[in-house]
Amino acid sequence: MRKMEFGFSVSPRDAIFTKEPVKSQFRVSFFLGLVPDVDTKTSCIIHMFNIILFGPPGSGKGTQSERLISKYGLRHLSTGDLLRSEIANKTPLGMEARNFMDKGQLVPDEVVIAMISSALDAHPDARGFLFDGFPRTPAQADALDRLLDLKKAPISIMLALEVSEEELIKRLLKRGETSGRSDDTNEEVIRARIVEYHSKTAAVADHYRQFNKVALIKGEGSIDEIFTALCKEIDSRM
Ligand code: B4P
Repeated sequence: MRKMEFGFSVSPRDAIFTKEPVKSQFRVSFFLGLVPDVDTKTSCIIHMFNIILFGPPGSGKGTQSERLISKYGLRHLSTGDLLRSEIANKTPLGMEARNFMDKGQLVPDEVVIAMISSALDAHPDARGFLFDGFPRTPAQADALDRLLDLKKAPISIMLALEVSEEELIKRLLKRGETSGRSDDTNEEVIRARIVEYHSKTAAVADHYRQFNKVALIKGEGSIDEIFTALCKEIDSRM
């Protein structure tokens, strides 16, 4: 299993900027706390906008993510895609993850948290992130909040797609006909993923609800209609 790496610092350009020109910013050091850092060059404003796209398996997170990142210029972080890439490259992490994914179970928290931590580090210039399929447990949500605290760029909104169970199963079985994804071809595995969602993942929405960050979106209808509803919520919070 990969070791978690939490020791990193955030450069001044990643910090949240206000709408006013600023003379100084803060450099964030994980071990030392906030360190004043003078940066007289920056007078323009960047506001990081971080979105969680949430919902049960097959609710359309991957489908809508592609459109959202292109419209809003966000960096797409999909733990499902990252895990599938590890599997395709036959890495030890991928081999370990596959055992869980093939059974419809969640991959252990420490594995996905370490992956997201590295992915955040790899994109220090991002204007914002779209988290697709992450966090999927309250422990993952806590870890994400801590990582984003370091960037002074908390989650702006959680968009939660709502889709009936019959529709989820229908969509995933259909995708399984062509995707080659082993977790999409067997109805028993699909049902196990939905059970995992209700028992471990649904509570993540409660975590963000307490900060009034959750917007429920009807995830049935045409892809265009759902995209329009998602954009409306985002635009209202930008
Ligand atoms: P993911 O890759 O995250 O994917 P998903 O939940 O299966 O589906 P998604 O909601 O993205 O569906 P999509 O848009 O593609 O997870 C796979 C596995 O990885 C998990 O089971 C778990 O084992 C592991 N994993 C991932 N992240 C993890 C984490 N953080 N912690 C632990 N384990 C983790 O849509 C599905 C289908 O519906 C597509 O075919 C699409 O074309 C269709 N569709 C979409 N919108 C539609 C619409 N409006 N109408 C009709 N069809 C639609």
